[in-house]
Amino acid sequence: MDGVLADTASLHFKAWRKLAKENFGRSLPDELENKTRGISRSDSLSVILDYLEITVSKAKFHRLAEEKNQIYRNFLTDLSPDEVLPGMRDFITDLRKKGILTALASASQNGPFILERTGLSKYFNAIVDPSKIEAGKPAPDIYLAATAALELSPKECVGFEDAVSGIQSLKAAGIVSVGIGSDHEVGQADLRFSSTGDINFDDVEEIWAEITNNA
Ligand code: GL1
Repeated sequence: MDGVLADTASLHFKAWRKLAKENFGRSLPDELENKTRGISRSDSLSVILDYLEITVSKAKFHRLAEEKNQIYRNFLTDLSPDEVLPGMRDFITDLRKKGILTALASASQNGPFILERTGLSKYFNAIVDPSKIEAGKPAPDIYLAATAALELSPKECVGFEDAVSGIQSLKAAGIVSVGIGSDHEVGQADLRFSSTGDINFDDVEEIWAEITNNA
């Protein structure tokens, strides 16, 4: 979702930066953005604390995670359908017209809120609740839960991701992966588009058929 459907990925990192600055007076380097992208709130916080070489109690960890969410939610006060990334509303509308089922497999616990505010909820057959998933991305669990919710096998599905962790999760689940972003970010994907506006259904179908027929 973040960075695929809605233009919210950079807001997450902006919130992490604010949290680190306000609590520890420290700046986070750009390269941490890629390392935290697409992974759960607690996993992201662990990556950041490791980088800062700071150890905190369980209670403080919980408070920091909650504070980051408050900062992030404040950034979302004006969230509207304008934040849907280029081409994505048309793309999902087209999928639905073709009778293709759709599920949201985001690590974000703010998924339902964001879909609601951007007017995208109605396009989804299933939304996986990440709080019910034991192992987050890059583990396959969240994508396997999505395929199960749609009553499909992983082979019948295609996943869209803007994060390394997400591509790894798709691969581990045996789902054809489409990456959105630079080669550095999602170069491991089965198919890559530089941005959402470039996504082309025919290319996606072709790579899915090619991989599935050879499997
Ligand atoms: C969590 C993390 C974010 C980001 C998303 C996945 O979101 O906190 O930094 O990695 O997962 O895109 P949230 O805090 O909304 O549950």
